[in-house]
Amino acid sequence: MRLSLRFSAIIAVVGMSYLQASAQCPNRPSFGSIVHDALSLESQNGTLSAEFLMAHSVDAFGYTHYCYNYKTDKGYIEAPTLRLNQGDTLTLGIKDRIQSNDHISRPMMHMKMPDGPVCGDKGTPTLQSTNVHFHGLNVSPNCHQDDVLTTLIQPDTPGFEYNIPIPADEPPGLYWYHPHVHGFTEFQVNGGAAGALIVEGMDKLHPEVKGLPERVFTIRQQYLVPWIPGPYQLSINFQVAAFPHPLPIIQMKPGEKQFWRVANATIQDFLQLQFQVNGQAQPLQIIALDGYPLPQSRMESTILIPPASRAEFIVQAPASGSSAAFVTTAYSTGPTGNPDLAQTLANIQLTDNPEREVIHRPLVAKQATPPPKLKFADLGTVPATTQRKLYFSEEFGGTNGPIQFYITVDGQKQKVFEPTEAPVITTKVGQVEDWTIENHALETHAFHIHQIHFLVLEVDGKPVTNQDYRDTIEIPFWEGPGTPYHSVKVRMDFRDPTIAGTFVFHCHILLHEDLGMMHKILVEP
Ligand SMILES: [Cu+2]
Repeated sequence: MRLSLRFSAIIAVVGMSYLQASAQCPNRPSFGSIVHDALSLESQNGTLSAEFLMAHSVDAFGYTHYCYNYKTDKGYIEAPTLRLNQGDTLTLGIKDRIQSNDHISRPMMHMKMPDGPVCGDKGTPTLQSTNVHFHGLNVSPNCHQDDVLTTLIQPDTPGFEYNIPIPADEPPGLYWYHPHVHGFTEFQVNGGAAGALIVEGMDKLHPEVKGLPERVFTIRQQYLVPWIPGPYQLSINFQVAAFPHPLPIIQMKPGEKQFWRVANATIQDFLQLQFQVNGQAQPLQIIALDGYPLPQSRMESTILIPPASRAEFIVQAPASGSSAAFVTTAYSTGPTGNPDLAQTLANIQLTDNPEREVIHRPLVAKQATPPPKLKFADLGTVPATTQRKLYFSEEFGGTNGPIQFYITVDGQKQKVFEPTEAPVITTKVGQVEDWTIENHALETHAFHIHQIHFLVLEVDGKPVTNQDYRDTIEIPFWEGPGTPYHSVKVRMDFRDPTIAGTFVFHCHILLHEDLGMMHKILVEP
């Protein structure tokens, strides 16, 4: 897999874009309109059952959309928010309806499936194939659950059903779902195939959010041509936030507190979120990160979330007469990274009569239950059984040569991910491991592991002030000869037999993952 091969494939896709007038995906909101939350689908009697059709179309500006279509009595809408309680079951049917007569139907990259049994449809993975990763959920990596290695859903087949028990001790919080077919993930997420998933119960752990209007904001990013930056474009709940177009509008009552749940569903952007009033960043009360409630909320005026991370926080609108905006500030990803530009995501409109129907009902615990026990909660006091070191690196193949992206277990040979490869790490249920992950590249990377949250112990060799549970974390770029590598030390918890099996860890800059900055880990039962 080389960039040149991807490039010709992409040109074929884009060249075709203008000829395909089909509109399989719903229209997206117009510039400068009021930001609405996605439709919420809530579990009933312990089960949430839904069916999505994965579709694809090209808009009037030539952007390729991929969408999780959900049928309502008013027509199809895309990417609903899935809401479940601890202990519920998610039954999600996926039908791949990416049109087979599209030009992109032929395989563009020669991807393979791993040896051994496959889950779902047979055949070669292509840009038309899909599957779903439930990012952050601490669930099984096996077939019909959160398996991305062997699950393939092919176009125009009867479809595939996920059946996922949400653990009784799953942390309440914001998760998200997106496709994860190796080699094609960035294309589909770039097109918008991503949605929020919420495990309810945050108000039981954080009574501060009780009664507050709740907003769910999914920040996506769309390039005209995946992996070539530009035009730089972030969107908030599918409404494009791109100057000089009119900006998205978030309505709040003057002085009102709201509970915001923000998912970074971009393909590569490190968001540095701020809520600015008259140009000044305001304190935000952080309640949870990556879907894991903080033991105590804390105040920060800037929240950095790498691609795939989530932040949940309380924000207070200013008094009337002030101007306020929800922004992301500029973030450098290093000499070989793409710059993440400052951008206003939405202007705040202060009004005594907001369109309340766009806001989810205030959080109220259904019954007075004690705060739920949380997975991993004692991890800070459990000694590690194994220490490991891993590192990110990049290699340049000379002028116009391919850039190779690696994540390597220290002592092993650098290699790009192959679906047929053996796991590079084997461990056992019951183990608790400390991993130090360094970045040897001149570009910031975002480390993510499937199936578990990890506890952040150290950054650059120093104990952190706040030991947060995360599923994705940034590791800043190497500043060059004479400077140390940046690193994080995290504690991995493999005690729960639920997560036994083979799964992956990778960089969540999705181009990097598609190009092989990923490997498998086997947790033996
Ligand atoms: Cu990366």
